[in-house]
Amino acid sequence: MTTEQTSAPKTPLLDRIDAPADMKRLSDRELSVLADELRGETIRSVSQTGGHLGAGLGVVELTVALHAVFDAPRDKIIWDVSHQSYPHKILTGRRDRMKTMRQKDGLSGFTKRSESPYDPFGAAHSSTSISAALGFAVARDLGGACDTGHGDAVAIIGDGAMSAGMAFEAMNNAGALGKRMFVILNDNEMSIAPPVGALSSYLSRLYAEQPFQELKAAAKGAISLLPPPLQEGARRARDMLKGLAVGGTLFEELGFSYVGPIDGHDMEQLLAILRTVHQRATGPMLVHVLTKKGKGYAPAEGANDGGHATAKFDIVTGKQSKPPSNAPSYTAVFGRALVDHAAKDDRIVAVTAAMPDGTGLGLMAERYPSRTFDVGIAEQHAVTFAAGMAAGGLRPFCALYSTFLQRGYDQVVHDVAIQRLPVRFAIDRAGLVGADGATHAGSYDIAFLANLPGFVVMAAADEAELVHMVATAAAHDDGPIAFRYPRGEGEGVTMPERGVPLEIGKGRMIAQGARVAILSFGTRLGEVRRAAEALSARGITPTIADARFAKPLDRDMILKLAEDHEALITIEEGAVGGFGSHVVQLLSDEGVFDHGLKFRSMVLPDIFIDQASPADMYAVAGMGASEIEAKVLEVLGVAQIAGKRA
Ligand SMILES: Cc1ncc(C[n+]2csc(CCOP(=O)(O)OP(=O)(O)O)c2C)c(N)n1
Repeated sequence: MTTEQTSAPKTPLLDRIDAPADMKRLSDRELSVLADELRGETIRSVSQTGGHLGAGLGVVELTVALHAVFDAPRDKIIWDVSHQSYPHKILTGRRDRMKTMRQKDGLSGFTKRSESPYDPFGAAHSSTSISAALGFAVARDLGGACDTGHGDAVAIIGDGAMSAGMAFEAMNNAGALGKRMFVILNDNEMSIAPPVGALSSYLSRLYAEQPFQELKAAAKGAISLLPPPLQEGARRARDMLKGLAVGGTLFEELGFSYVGPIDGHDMEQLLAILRTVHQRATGPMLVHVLTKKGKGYAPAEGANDGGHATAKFDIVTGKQSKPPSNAPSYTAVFGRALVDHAAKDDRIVAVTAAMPDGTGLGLMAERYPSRTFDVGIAEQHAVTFAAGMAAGGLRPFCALYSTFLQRGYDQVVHDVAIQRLPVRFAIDRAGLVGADGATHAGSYDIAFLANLPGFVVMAAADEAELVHMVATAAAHDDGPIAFRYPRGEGEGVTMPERGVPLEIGKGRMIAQGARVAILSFGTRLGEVRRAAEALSARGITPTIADARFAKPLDRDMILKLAEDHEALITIEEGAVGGFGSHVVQLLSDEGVFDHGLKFRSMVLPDIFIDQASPADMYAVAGMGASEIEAKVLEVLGVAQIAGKRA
C-alpha cells in the first residue's frame, strides 16, 4: 500500500456504493455518515486533480439525499452547469476514475451523456436544467423511448444560474404545462462572484421572512415524531411541509408548488422533505434548499468565491500549487488596458455576465464601480444592455468568454449589428481552453461575427497586440467591433507604454520569405514562428504575416501575398467558416485560383475536442508548430521526401 492509501481516511460506507441502488439499503443515520465520507472523498480527489470544489462540497448532503430518494438512472437527475456534480460522479460508479478528472481521456468536469447513464443531460453552460427536465417529463408522458426508462425529472439549479432568462422561460412553460417535475433551487447566496440583482435579493427576503432557525427546529421536531412505518411519517412530514411553505412566492405565481427554505446540510430535513414531495407531487414542484458553498472545508468556505475552482492543493493548508507564470495573462492585460482608457474617457463602461474576475473587469469595478455592470448570468441581456448604452451615447465594452457569447448571438445580430451600434466585444477564452473541454472551447466566434455586415473582428497575436486592440476598440465609434484573445499567459513580449489604435483592416508583415506565405490570425503566430525556425533548417523560409483583422480583411496585403508566393496557408484558432473561409472567398472572387495559387487553411477540425491541456487539444486539432511545418512541406510538395528522410 502507498503512504497515500494508508493515510487516507477510512470510507467503509462509500466503499460499498458502486451505484445509487446500493444506497437504498442504508439507514438514514448511515446516509448521514455516507455524506461525511463523500465530502472527504471529494476534497481528496479535487486536491489531486484540481477542478471545481466549492459547489460540489455545498451539495454533498443534497446529492446523497437525492440518490437515496430518487431512482436514477430511471429518474433523471439533472445538474445545472454541473460543475457541482463531482459527488454525484463518485456515487454513480466513477469513483475510481476521479483521479483522471479534467485530463486527457479522463472524466469530464461536467456531466456528459456519453460518460454515464447517470448523466441524463450534459451541461457546462448554465440555466439549461429546468428546460431539459421539462423535456424529459413530457417525453415520459408522451411515451418516448429512453434507454434508461422514464421516471421523474429533477433539475438542481443554483441561485446564480436561476437568474438567467432561460431558467425563467422554462419555469413559465413548466408552470403552464403542469407536469410532475422537481426543481431543487440550491441557494448558496453565491455565483462565481457574489450573486447580483433583484432575484438574489428576493431569495434572501424569502428566508429572512421565515426565520431559518425556527424552521429548522420545526422540521427537526416533526421528524423526531415520525414513527415507522413511513406512511404515517409521511403524513406528519406533510404537516411539517405546510409550516415550511411560504405562500404567494414568485414560484407559486409561476405555477410551481414551493417548499422551503430548508437546510441543505441537514440530512434529516432533506430526506423527510424529498420523500414527501416525491410521494405527493402531482405537478411542478420547487424545493428551496439553503447550502453553503465550500461547506466542510475551511479554506473553501473562507475563500471569496467559496472555493469555486482550484488548482491541485494541499489538503491540510489549502495551499494551491500553481506553476509560476512568466508573462501576464491576457485577461489581466485586457483589464488593465481598459482601466487606462476608462481613466481618460468617462463614456467608457463595462459589462460582465457574472464573471468579473474571469474577464479581468475586477479592476474596472474597483476603480469605476458606477461604470461597471455585473448583470448576472445573463449574456443575452448583457449584449442588448450594452447596445442600449451605445445607443445612448456611451462606449460599452462587453467582456464575455467566447463560448458564453454564443448565448447572446441573436442580440449581437439584431440589437447590435443591424443597428450598427458601437458595442466593443472583448472576447476572452478564444480558441481551445483546456480542462473545461468542448463545452467551453471558444471555437465559433470568428465565424459567427465575421459574417455580420459592418462588424470589425480582430484577434490579438500577443499581449502587446491586445493592448493596441483595446485602444482600437475604444476609438471605434463606427459600428460594432470585437477582439479575441485566448486563455492563459501571453508570449512574454515587451509591452507598449500605451495602446495605439490600429488602422482598421490592416494586417502586418512579420517576416519576408519566399515560395510560401503563412497568414496567421491570432495567437497561433507563436507556433508559426516556431515552425518557420524548423523550416529554415531545411532551407525553406516562409513569409509570415499577422492578419490582425478577419473583418474587414486586408485585401491588399492578402492579394500581394498570393501574387508573390506559390502557396498561401492561413491559420486561426477557430472552426471552419471563419478567417480562412473569408480569405478563400476573397481569393476566389478575385480569380486568384485561376492562376494556380496553392492554398491551405488550418482551422479547428470538425469535431468537438475533449478536455486535455490546451497544447494537447491543439495537437488533436493538428495546429501545433510541427503540423504547420508539415503543412508547408506538403503544400510545397516536399512532404514525402521529408517523410522518407525521417
Ligand atoms: C451561460 C453561462 N455563463 C457563465 C457561466 C460561468 N459559470 C459557471 S458556474 C457559474 C456560477 C453559478 O452559480 P450558481 O448557479 O449559484 O452555482 P454555485 O456555483 O453557486 O453552486 C458561472 C457564472 C456558465 N457556466 N454558463
